[in-house]
Amino acid sequence: MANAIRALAMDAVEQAKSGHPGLPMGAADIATVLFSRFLKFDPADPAWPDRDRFVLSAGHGSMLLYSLLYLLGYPGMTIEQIKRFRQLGSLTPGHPESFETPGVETTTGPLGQGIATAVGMALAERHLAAEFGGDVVDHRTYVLASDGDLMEGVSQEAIALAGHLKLAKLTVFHDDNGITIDGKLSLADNVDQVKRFEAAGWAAMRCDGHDPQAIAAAIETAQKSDRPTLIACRTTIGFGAPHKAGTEKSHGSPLGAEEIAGARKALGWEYPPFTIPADVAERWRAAAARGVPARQAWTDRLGRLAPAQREEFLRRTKGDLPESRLDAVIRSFKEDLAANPKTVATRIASENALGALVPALPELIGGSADLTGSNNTRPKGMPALDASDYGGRFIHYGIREHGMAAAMNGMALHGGVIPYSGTFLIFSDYCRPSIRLAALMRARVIHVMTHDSIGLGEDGPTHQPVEHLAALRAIPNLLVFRPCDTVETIECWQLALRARAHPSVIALTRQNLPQLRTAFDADNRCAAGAYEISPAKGRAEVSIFATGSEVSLAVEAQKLLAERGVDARVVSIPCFELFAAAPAPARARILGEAPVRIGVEAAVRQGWDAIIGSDGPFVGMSTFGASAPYKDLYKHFGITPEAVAEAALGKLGKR
Ligand SMILES: Cc1ncc(C[n+]2csc(CCOP(=O)(O)OP(=O)(O)O)c2C)c(N)n1
Repeated sequence: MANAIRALAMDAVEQAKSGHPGLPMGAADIATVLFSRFLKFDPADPAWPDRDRFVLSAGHGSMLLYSLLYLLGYPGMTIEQIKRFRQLGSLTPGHPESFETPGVETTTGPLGQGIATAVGMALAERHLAAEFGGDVVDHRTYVLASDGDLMEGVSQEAIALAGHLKLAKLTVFHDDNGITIDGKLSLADNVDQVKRFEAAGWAAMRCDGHDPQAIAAAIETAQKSDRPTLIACRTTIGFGAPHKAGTEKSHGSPLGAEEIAGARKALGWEYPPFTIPADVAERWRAAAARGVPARQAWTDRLGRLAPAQREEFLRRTKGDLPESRLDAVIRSFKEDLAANPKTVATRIASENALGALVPALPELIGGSADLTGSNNTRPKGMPALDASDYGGRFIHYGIREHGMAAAMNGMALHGGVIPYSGTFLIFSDYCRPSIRLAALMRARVIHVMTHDSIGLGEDGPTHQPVEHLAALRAIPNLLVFRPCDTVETIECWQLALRARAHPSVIALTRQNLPQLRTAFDADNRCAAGAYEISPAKGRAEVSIFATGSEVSLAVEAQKLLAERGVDARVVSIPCFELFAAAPAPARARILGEAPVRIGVEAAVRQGWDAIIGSDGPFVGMSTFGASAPYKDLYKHFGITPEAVAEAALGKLGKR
């Protein structure tokens, strides 16, 4: 059965003239034991909520996964797909991509992400089991991680978090082959992984990764553990290849016809390329059939849940929001703001919004990377989620932004929960690879990122984001929100929650901002991405476009211009991406016809030309910030109502 994987991997890579045969050939025995004897799944329903998760963290070994999905009969995974490995539009892209291929749990390729994502999957399982009971939520998460996965820094954040949270149903196989691209692992690394994992609170053991009995015994031990388990499996990369096995030559290129012929001989595999003999195919199909009664029994148990709880479970796993409840909460929140306007920082506005949203949406799981009091992500009464209470809803991620963001991806992919987090916007750099993957995977994760400009003040340039809004806006499919007041803040929250196929960043201030939207408006005005927040009295000569904390500044500039006899309008742009996606006539209406367009944002100009044109004046940052009280900084860097008014007058030739 393992040789079937090896043969498919080397043949597919050969046909594609690119790919990685070494890992699938080396890890075939581990995968065979896991999938044929332990893993709970049913190819007839790849999205079955109570399936075990398998994460191929070393995504370059994708042919391992595709071979398994083919041999197990996953929908659409035909031999034609295997033959079209790495070709446009196939179900078999170079690295495994969730949303492309049924049976692929998460997109992997950037090493370290898979293992860190799996931690979130295992955590979501524990949480949902606490909420809905072990009858309907009782599954395990398995990871195959390579040397590269374990060398990447994010793996340290992930394993420390998993050990701390005692995620006993998480099992990591280390494909301990001692080989990387450059050659022997010892060129660059001597870490004893077993000791390392043990130090992080894991159970850890070594085994021969080519001995099915030893692998099975290790899995059985892991299943009984009260801690997450590492199984370091000693393997030979490219197992079976007569000359290239055990060397980097089998890692990432086709083996070549001669070597493949030699491997066929060594493995006793006498069948032509892409051909699986009937008896082997039959055994794999039998392995797949194991899941049928398990899924049926689960369906029966689900049927025995109280109807309301069953409905709730199904709603949650589908990812539907309780729309009418959510709308009612937001409406009453906005009515209250209209009656009692609030001058607060948007991070406080967000905390207030969460105070309303968290009780209404049980799927919200919050957290912060050790900045809970600064990010305001834990509304009053939200219980902690930890090893003593998986039913809690707020995670202390520790100072682990990257591990946090990856775990959030895992939670979102697992389903049943919507994770949101907190850190400073500046540290989006520390978790950017996971945010990018969330965008690629269409995962609904919500990052609350506070202290969003020089407006944070005294902490200085190390903490003041300047290029981060532009850098985040550059990621396709990511929504970057920057609300200007307390009303926009809850509207942005609503949009982030509704964005089923998008991750979001909500950038929030440390400093207080006036409430600009004082009249009640049932509509979510932020939904268009941009809107006129302060119209001109008559025919506008100037359009001032601003985001977040600079919108109130733009409104001040509008007044200064009025004193000089210049009619201006102010447009708030809480979300560039939604604005870019708006229909052309709506966009044209919002951009308006005023001859002068000015942009104001306490950040770099990059990305603004699409709104103000390449010759439109921009009032913002072009250098790093500085350490001082924030009002001094706004003056120092020339981000003031006066500067905006002057720029407009200059452009109009009225200075
Ligand atoms: C973050 C990241 N850096 C670099 C790479 C490129 N890369 C792909 S595989 C690999 C290392 C291969 O060694 P190992 O992880 O031991 O895999 P094996 O050789 O056993 O297949 C590297 C550097 C990557 N995929 N992700």
